[in-house]
Amino acid sequence: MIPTITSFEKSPDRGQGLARDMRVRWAFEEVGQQYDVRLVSFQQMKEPAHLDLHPFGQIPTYEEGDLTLFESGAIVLHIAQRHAGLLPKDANARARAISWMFAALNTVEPPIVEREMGMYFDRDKRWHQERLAMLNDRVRARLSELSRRLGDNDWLDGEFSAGDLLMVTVLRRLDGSGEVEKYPNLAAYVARGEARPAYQRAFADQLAVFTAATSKG
Ligand code: GTB
Repeated sequence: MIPTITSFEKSPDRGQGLARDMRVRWAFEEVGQQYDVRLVSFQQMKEPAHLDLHPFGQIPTYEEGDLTLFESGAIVLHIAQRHAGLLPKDANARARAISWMFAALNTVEPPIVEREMGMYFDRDKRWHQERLAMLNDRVRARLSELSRRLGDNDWLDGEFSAGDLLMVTVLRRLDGSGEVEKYPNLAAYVARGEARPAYQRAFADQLAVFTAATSKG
């Protein structure tokens, strides 16, 4: 049975692969699993049919037979556990790769998202600049720590894993900020992820959705 995921009908990032369906698409491509995509509008995400799948009315979701999942990290973990290619076979290495998945989502992504939200929603507040400085410091602290740990390695712990897949998508949310580029090894790490054929296919597929939606008007 081919799984179905949900994705934005018209992504606010204009198809730059920053929405969280990108990480799920990339995981499917890495393991060679076909999938279908159901596009949803912002309105549909808040309607009962979608809320049955996702309690918070968001994308992505995953449906396969009688299994429904939400949370991009849980979906990527499910794919990685069901197919070879995203988690090492050795039990300890597998556990470490899963630690990196959590690190990407629980330790590195939150300050990045907080900074992004601050920039979008608090621009007109009198305390914006002061808070932004604090949010930038938090992001920079995580990048510096991650850069130190990555060092000269290609990936975070041995072979490419679901931990790298999530970390690269998280770091991509800083695209355009110039922050990742301050750490040449992190910039090269993101570029290595983006150069993977599976990433390229996933990116092209989600961009095609945006291009089609834009040409319809
Ligand atoms: N923790 C959840 C997960 O990992 O799956 C978070 C899911 C989530 O934030 N989904 C967002 C969503 O559905 C899309 S990805 N938002 C609609 C809503 O909450 O009503 C976040 C996102 C959106 C847009 C951009 N962008 O345009 O750059 C980047 C990231």
